[in-house]
Amino acid sequence: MRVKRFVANDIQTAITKIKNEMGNDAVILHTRYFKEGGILGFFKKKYVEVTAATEGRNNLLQRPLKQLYDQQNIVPLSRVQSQAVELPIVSAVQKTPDPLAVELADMKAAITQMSELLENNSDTTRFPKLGRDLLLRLKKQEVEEKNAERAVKATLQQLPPKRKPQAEKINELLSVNLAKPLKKSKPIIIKNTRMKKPKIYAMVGPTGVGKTTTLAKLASTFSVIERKKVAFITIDTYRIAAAEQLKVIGEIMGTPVIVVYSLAQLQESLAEVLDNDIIFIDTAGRSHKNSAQMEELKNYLEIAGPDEIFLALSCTAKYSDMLNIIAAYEDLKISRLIFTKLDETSYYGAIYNVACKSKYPLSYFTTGQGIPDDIEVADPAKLVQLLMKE
Ligand SMILES: Nc1nc2c(ncn2[C@@H]2O[C@H](COP(=O)(O)OP(=O)(O)O)[C@@H](O)[C@H]2O)c(=O)[nH]1
Ligand SMILES: [Mg+2]
Repeated sequence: MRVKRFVANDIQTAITKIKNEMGNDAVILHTRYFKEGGILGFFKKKYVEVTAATEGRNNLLQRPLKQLYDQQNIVPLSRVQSQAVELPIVSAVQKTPDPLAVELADMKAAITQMSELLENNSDTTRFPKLGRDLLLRLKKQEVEEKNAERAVKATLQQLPPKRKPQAEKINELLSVNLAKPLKKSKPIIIKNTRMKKPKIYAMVGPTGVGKTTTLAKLASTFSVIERKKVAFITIDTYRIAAAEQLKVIGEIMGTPVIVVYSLAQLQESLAEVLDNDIIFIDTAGRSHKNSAQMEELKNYLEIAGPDEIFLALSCTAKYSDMLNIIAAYEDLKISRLIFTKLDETSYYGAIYNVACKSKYPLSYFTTGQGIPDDIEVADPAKLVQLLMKE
């Protein structure tokens, strides 16, 4: 049997040395970490000492060998540093306990230790177990792979090395990293000082997403709670605006909703409501795939000249549909996004993906049919919180 002791900077290097010199059959008998060198006791360097053996496995005796190594360990390490020291061969006949099993267990432990070291390595491109778990969690929320990987990678790099991280710490870091690419929310802000002319906000988007309901929530919030003078105009060239719905909105605001059916009527109506603080303009749903309808809407919006155009997207739509809708409405010079019907989904990845990808800031989330309560400012922290829900 051959026994050798190897000293190296780390366990991987030691094992590579052992493999090169003693072959794949070599077994590890003993490992020990120690510090050496430095000046006046400072700046000591850490080394690992690994004792390995080959051949004669059957009768290998753990105890005498161990004693021998322990004696050897007393030898000043400067003599053995980075050089393998040949130890005398020991032979004996004692049989129990089965040393092979002990060796195998040791080797297994060393391999586990090595793979753990590799997993904790800062090279996270391969995503160790924790990273894979986090990615899976975000994938279940339908977060796009590239967004998820960016957040998870940053999280793994920020986690304290070696120590097993606590779930709380992981969640905290992941939340911060998910929030990073999100733009600040842009809700409507009306100054308290009297403005020369009213602020005009228009709402566009596919049919049934909740445009009218959302505008009703905003109109009633600003008129009833913020005490602003609010006018509500509906552009309804298709005569489909629900009379009952408009009547309710008018009653909440205390002023009737103006319905216009032509460009000229819009111009006239706008001139009549110039003494208000805010003018909300609702549009009837159109198919974004119908270019004639989109062109018509564009003409109306040009006359209205709104300060902001909100595009309403329903959270129940698919991510790829959302992207198509945004692209189709781009030409109308939309400036902000509203996500409706958050209460009807449990998957928030699509909103997150759009928020990351789109150049438009988010303004509001709507969370139910209630007017005016079911609306909130689209806070990025809230979105991250929804994504992190398990
Ligand atoms: N669950 C839920 N329903 C909503 C929400 N917003 C609007 N709705 C409902 O969606 C339906 C269509 O809304 P509406 O405002 O008429 O959509 P529009 O065609 O885009 O104007 C109505 O039944 C609304 O009550 C919301 O945030 N959550
Ligand atoms: Mg409507």
